[in-house]
Amino acid sequence: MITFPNQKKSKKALLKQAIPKSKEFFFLCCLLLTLGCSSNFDIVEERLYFYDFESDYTNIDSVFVSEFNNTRVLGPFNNSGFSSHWDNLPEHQYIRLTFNLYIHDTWEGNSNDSGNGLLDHDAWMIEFDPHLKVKPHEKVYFETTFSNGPCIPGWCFTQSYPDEFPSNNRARTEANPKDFYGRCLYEDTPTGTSLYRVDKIFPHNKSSVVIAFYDRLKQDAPFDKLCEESWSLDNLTISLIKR
Ligand SMILES: [Ca+2]
Ligand SMILES: [Ca+2]
Repeated sequence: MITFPNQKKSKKALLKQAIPKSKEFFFLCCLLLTLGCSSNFDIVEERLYFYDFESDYTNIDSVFVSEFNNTRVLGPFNNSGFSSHWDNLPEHQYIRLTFNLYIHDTWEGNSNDSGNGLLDHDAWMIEFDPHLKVKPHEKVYFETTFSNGPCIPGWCFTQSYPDEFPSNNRARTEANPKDFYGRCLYEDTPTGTSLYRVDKIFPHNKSSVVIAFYDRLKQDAPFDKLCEESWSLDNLTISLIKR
């Protein structure tokens, strides 16, 4: 059991990490209100599982493993992904996810500029319990976009991350300062892969959960899809938060 060592810092972190979606925002407001009114309030964070994806793929569906940055990662994925499923969870009100997300090659972020007038962003999603039939406003998910594209004044392939789609942020906003070579199409480009340390908290209180990570990448160029753009994921920690 882990208790946040710094209550003040934890509140700030919660505010920054939480998902500004209306349905989640309600839960977040309740949490922050309670935090602000209680001087002896304990938030307990318990690690459910940590994956480094070197050899242990417990409760992972669709295991697809490769090597990148001298470590094993899940992926690469293009118009696919994976999920982690858990039953018999102890009491909790939130689930926290932290992981390294590698964005490989030509991601265009909010728009692929295909000129067809259609929504054609490079979407990346986390979705909770996608198998459950619930009303749209009850669905817990986070949809965003990433961009490895150029970003100069007047010509920028913007991305939504760290916010939800649609939001306008510069390409590579909040990416790790150190870039990596691309995985395939940009394998000779030292900035061809960007790395994000994602840290998000979602409202969840059921005793079982399926957490899905997937994309809906859009492409016009006549390259192999997995070579043109893809993503992979490593060092995933799933934690339960109880208040
Ligand atoms: Ca690894
Ligand atoms: Ca694209």
